[in-house]
Amino acid sequence: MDKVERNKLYEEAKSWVVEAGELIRASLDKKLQIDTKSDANDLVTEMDRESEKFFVDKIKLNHPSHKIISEEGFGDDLSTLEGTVWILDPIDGTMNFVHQKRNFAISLAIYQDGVGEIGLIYSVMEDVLYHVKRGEGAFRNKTQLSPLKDHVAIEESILLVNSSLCCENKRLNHTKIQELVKTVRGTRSYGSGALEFAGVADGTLDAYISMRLSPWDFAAGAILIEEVGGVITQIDGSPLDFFGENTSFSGNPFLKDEIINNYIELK
Ligand code: 2AM
Ligand code: CA
Repeated sequence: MDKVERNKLYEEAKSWVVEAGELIRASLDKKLQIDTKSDANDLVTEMDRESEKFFVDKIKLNHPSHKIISEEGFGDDLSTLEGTVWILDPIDGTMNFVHQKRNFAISLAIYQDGVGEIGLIYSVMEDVLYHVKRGEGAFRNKTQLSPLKDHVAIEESILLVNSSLCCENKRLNHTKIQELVKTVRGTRSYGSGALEFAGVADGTLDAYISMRLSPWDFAAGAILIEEVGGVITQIDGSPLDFFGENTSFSGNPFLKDEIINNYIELK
């Protein structure tokens, strides 16, 4: 993808993200219909669907040849990342959206033949936009993010662990995780994968472990993290799978082997 085309897509994507953010903020005054998906805690509202539809209509109208991977079913059913693929989570952190009315984000990425070119994570209520064009720096609003520190002592690190540390056939060894939690300086859990990845990219989190993420949760975050020299893989170190559910480790590369080798054990 050449730079002129990429800049154009970036400006367009950014304006749609800001517009969708306005629609979502306006919806907070309304009574929303709330449904569940894979389980009782996997929530979806009419606003998740409306926000997704807003993006899908814009993308299809302006770029009929582009493809879309998205959470709520208005995108395409893809089995490859060939061509230009938009990867969208219209509201990441729906439980926060419903219960807290804050701490949720829109996550939008554009991949070209499998390479992440543009990533946008918009923290809707804070009005903070994380954005990246691969190779041109990662930003939090107008401030460029620094490269991640080249050394972090595990005892001085902040670890984010997702509250669901188990999922069906994949369970972490909780004793090992307890040891890890005791070893690090502090733990956090935000409830929005996209904002958690943004936290890794801006250095407020040193490592993040999650057991159940889909491509729309990590597609933009992965570009941000890699831009500042961070790593993002599955928790056994294998590459992320854009066509299934993923475990994930992301963070400072210095901590990756230390955490994966000493504290991650799947039962
Ligand atoms: P979502 O809000 O878009 O569903 C919450 O811990 C984080 O995990 C959110 O980013 C949430 O995304 C994501 N997540 C992925 N799969 C989930 C599931 N089955 N149930 C709840 N949250 C899920
Ligand atoms: Ca979502």
